[in-house]
Amino acid sequence: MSTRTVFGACPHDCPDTCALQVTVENERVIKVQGRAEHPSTHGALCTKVSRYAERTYHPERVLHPLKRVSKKSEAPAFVRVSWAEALADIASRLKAIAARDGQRIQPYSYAGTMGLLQGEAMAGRVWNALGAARLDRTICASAGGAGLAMTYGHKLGMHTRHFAGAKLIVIWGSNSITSNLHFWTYANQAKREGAKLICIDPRKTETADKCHQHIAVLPGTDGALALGLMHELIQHDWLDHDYIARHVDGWDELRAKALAWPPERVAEVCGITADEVRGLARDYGTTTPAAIRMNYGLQRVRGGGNAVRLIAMLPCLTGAWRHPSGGVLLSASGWFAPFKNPDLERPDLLAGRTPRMVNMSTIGDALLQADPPIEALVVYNSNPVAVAPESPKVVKGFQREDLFTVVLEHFMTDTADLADYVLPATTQLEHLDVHTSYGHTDVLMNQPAIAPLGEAKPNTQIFRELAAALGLTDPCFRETDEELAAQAFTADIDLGLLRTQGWQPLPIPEAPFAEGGFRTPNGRANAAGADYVPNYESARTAPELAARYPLAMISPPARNFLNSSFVNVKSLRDMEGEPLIEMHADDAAARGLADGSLVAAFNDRGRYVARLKVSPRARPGVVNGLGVWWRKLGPQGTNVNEVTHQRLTDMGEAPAFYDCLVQVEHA
Ligand SMILES: Nc1nc2c(c(=O)[nH]1)N[C@H]1C(S)=C(S)[C@@H](COP(=O)(O)OP(=O)(O)OC[C@H]3O[C@@H](n4cnc5c(=O)[nH]c(N)nc54)[C@H](O)[C@@H]3O)O[C@H]1N2
Ligand SMILES: Nc1nc2c(c(=O)[nH]1)N[C@H]1C(S)=C(S)[C@@H](COP(=O)(O)OP(=O)(O)OC[C@H]3O[C@@H](n4cnc5c(=O)[nH]c(N)nc54)[C@H](O)[C@@H]3O)O[C@H]1N2
Ligand code: SF4
Ligand SMILES: [Mo]
Repeated sequence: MSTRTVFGACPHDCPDTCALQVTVENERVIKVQGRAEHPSTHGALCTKVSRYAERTYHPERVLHPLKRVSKKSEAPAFVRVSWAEALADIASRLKAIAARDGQRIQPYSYAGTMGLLQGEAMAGRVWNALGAARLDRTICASAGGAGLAMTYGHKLGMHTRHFAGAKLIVIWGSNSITSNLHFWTYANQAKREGAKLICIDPRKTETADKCHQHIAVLPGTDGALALGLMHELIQHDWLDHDYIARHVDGWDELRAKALAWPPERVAEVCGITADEVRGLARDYGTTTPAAIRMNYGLQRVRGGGNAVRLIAMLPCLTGAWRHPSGGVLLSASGWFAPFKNPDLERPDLLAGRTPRMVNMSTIGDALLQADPPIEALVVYNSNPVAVAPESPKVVKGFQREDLFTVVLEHFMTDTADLADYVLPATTQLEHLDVHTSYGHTDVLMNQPAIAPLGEAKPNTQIFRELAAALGLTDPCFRETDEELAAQAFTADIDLGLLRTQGWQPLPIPEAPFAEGGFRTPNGRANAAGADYVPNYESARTAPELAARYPLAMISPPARNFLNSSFVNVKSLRDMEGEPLIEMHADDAAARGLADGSLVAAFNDRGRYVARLKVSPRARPGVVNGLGVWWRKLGPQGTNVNEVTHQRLTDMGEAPAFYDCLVQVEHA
């Protein structure tokens, strides 16, 4: 019997980017564990990825190229074809389109794997050579990212590990136990050492349960709450005037705005009490060090970018940044920027062309209305039919008979079901990759543990072979994954160390903004222009709509899924049960709805049927449709995106998934 251990990295779209230790016995993976030596992983993985082998060896893995033989509007039917046949046909279709107008070819990808190689390294080269349309990758974080960049100059924040030393931790728009487990470990350590933990979230999450206090704001009102906190910081003079004078621009303007937000006004807008505002301000203004863990939950509303801007100003006003355990973390991804090779995807292959940019978050409208039309769509590392907003339009777009769709996947997802070709991709256990993170600041390498299953190939290899079939001759299309890895970073990253140790930390100061030094042009944090922007859909901003659809619906992640990944892993799906809509007892009683019954959440866009869970996790006026289920596994073949819309956020052109009014009735 031969046993070996291989070092890897978790590929999923999660801030933790854990270091993996994979045990292989007789060429089969028998265990996936967290590496004990890696500081933030400290030997623990979430339940999902502990079962990664179950995903790789899943009996429903797509292991051969498949070609569609049914109409797009009919039940999906595919036949097995050879790689040669599939690639020749795909190349000839794409070539014919490119000969007329390359930008009618639309790549669509996101963070199914966060690896730099299996992401865009080779794919991006093919798109650049063809002059294909570009994709604005906005679906997750671009509102908050834009807000943070406008305020600090880049997506930068405090070290996750330093939360352990904070005396106050505000967990704002994050269900950390679900979505950021390794941050939670540090927060819990701080809690044991006497820190106070406060959770700000419309939903009473597992994380809220474990905090000292939960403030259940209405969705999309965080900007108003931040202004209210500033009001109190000013009134009580809990301000660090020296820090503000030296490191903040635009404070006079913001100060004037904040003074218009006394606690009573904030309370009314946020659906909380004035005492909650005052108490939070007192805790924040008088505790040192105070740390804020913001997460992306709060920026999936119209005013998401501005909300992030306002919250990011708080540690600048109190001078919390002076301490390593003070400040705020939304994303750490900007720390990696100076270490990445900006030419990995070979932008020179565009040869001066600037193809159109299509926003992934409005793919429904783009497929139905873009002019010139999208003629071909190549999807990898994403499941847009399930995850993009307003699925009735997304589905209609994907069902166009004149659209040629290729999907690189592990499984027959809702998106793969609507493909012309499905190409089998390898999982993280079967390919090489290199990773950055948006939670910590280590670079990681993932070594392949086993050979590809069946006829699966890494995305890089599929795009390499597609390039050859397209007749693309630049030598860059023949570079191996090892060669791509060697080009991914600047010389500061030591590939040898990544191979032997598995990770390399970036040199980031312990208290990065203790002396200012933000990445804005003048080094000062920028408050100018930040303001509260209310939701598109709320009783205040759309009273006529709210009269028909009085409930705000949010659709945060389920603990045992990662976006729509893992929904088909039975042991995990069994833990989640079935698609649920959580509702407060008062709202259920007002509608005569019984716990456990099938209900429909609906609005003018669509109708989503799920099981009702009457639960204290929902606050009055807000229902929680936990996501993101596969449509085809829902009771009526839909998921929560049936009711979300395609209107974009104030900054970053992102979707406003959690800015959504519905009514709920018996199904
Ligand atoms: N298990 C698991 N882990 C995940 C994911 C997953 O699907 N499952 N998703 C991954 C991805 S893609 C990302 S982007 C990250 C971060 O993913 P996020 O989507 O930020 O996930 P959460 O940490 O669950 O934070 C969302 C929280 O914000 C709350 N929320 C909703 N609207 C508002 C609001 O208006 N204001 C406030 N204050 N709170 C609001 C929700 O109730 C929820 O508890 O997590 C990653 N980790
Ligand atoms: N209503 C609602 N909708 C949401 C959200 C929400 O909170 N509410 N969250 C949004 C957020 S934050 C995000 S980030 C998006 C995420 O949306 P997506 O990026 O689409 O994420 P997943 O749904 O996990 O789909 C990733 C797919 O990539 C595939 N994949 C993984 N690794 C590989 C690989 O190596 N090669 C290939 N070819 N495929 C691979 C997986 O099998 C999976 O089907 O969803 C968004 N949608
Ligand atoms: S999904 Fe997140 S917590 Fe789970 S193993 Fe991957 S990086 Fe770690
Ligand atoms: Mo995300």
